[in-house]
Amino acid sequence: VFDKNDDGFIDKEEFSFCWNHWIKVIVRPVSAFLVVDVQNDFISGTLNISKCNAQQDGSEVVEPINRLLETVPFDCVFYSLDWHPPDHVSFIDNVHMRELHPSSPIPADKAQAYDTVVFAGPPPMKQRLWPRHCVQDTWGAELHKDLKVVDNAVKVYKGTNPEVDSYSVFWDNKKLTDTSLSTQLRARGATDIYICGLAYDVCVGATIADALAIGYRAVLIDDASRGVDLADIERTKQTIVSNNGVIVDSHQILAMV
Ligand code: VGL
Ligand code: ZN
Repeated sequence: VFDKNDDGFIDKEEFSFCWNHWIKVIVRPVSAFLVVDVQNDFISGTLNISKCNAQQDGSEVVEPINRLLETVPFDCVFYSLDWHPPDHVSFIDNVHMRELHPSSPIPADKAQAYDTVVFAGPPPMKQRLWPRHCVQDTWGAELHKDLKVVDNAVKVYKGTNPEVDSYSVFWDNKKLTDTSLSTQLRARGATDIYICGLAYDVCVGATIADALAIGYRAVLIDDASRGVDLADIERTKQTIVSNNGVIVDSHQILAMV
């Protein structure tokens, strides 16, 4: 019935029809849309990713994200915010506040932003140092002014513990504490998570890795994400695919509606 040309392939409209009229009815996916860290500091503030190796413009995620939010009936929508206290361990200008481990490749007085050091702990903790960014209740931590924030969305704050960084929206980097994300997804019966935002190879990558490890069907929206380092973005994509994640463009999602 659906293979019009009887060539073993069905076309896009046929697939959309199959999906909307019976696959979805049987499978009953519950979708969650997670917009990661679309905050001023990553776009035009202190951790402006356009000044990093990949030279990508973070503001370009706003349009595809808004279009998805206006078009796709996601069952729930989450916005994460990097939300650091002023004494956060990841800030380069705080590096002298804590002792480094003797194994640190760079001593405190030589360390610069984007270097990786090892804090003494115990246990010793590797940490990439960043410019001071997304400090709680500052302009840099606000969501981009043009980003659509839908009613009933849930905001998830991460990186609030001064002693540990948090790239994933699920857990901090030491898995000491989780944010409310897992609980909120479970409460809504979510099965599929659509993830995008900033930065592709840092917080977006860590979040989708955790989503896949938990067992969600996780979909990364490539054109609605921008990153720091081209080689790291490539590695992030490979890791997603080898863990059975899916990478799509936003127009592929829009075409399904
Ligand atoms: C992020 C660096 C430091 C991110 C957060 O949101 O990707 N990157 N903190
Ligand atoms: Zn941060």
